[in-house]
Amino acid sequence: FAVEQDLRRGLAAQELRLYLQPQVNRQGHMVSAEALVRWQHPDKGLVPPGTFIGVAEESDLITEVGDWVLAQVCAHLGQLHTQGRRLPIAVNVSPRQFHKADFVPGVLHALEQAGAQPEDLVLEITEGVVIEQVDTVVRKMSQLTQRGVRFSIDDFGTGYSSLAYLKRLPIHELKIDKSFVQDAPHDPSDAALVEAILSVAGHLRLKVVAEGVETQEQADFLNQRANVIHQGYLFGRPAPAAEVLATWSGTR
Ligand code: G
Ligand code: G
Ligand code: MN
Ligand code: NA
Repeated sequence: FAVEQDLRRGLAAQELRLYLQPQVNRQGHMVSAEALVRWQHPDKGLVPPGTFIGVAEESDLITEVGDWVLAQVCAHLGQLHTQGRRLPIAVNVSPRQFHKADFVPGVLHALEQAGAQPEDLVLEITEGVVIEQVDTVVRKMSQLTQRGVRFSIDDFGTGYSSLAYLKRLPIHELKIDKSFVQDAPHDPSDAALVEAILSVAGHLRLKVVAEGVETQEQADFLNQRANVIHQGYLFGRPAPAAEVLATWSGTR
């Protein structure tokens, strides 16, 4: 319970920080970004989410973290919109957060409150969200996509779900997990998996974001096979949101 209590305190003390990681097109221009939360801890320094998102997910704290991230992202989207600039931002949604009864109205409220365009918000869900209650999941997703919000499947290929669910869900994007991306140029199995994902995405007309692109060789491997958006250290590490947005020219 120590981390949980400390996180509760940290939330109240406004210690969470919004980081963004660029998502770039073939030409290397940032066309969107992923929001990644960090915790600026008074003793431990900058804490990555891997160590506290899991803890938050086990309690209701994930709702508070999720609401905070969503509000921050919507505030940036609203501000960009008033400046006539547009940069879609992807937000990670945990299973517990998605399955809350008021998830849909909560997202719509956050957008309205900030004057953000629903088309600029991408919600990343994992296959874990979809395993249970598929009808409910489809209904909730549709309520948001009807308003313009878009959905992406994160860590695609690492979960347990079947390909059949892809046809039922109103999604617009797949994110290839970094474990496949990183080994694809040298490991024939990973290369085959990446190619299979690109093929499925092509046939279903889904956008593809490749995660964890660290080398030019990995980027080339992908570019030779499809029109893929890249996210990885080769193009930009996660950095404070204000910094990423300030250095972005906004033209593409
Ligand atoms: O940024 P980093 O590489 O350390 O992220 C580690 C994990 O934390 C990733 O799986 C990412 O999806 C998750 N994560 C980062 N930010 C958020 C967030 O705002 N909400 C949720 N639910 N998960 C997040
Ligand atoms: O939400 P998701 O699990 O997709 O989070 C993406 C994670 O991948 C974050 O923890 C982010 O910091 C990390 N990441 C982003 N780019 C790279 C990369 O090029 N290499 C590695 N190893 N990790 C990355
Ligand atoms: Mn993600
Ligand atoms: Na991922």
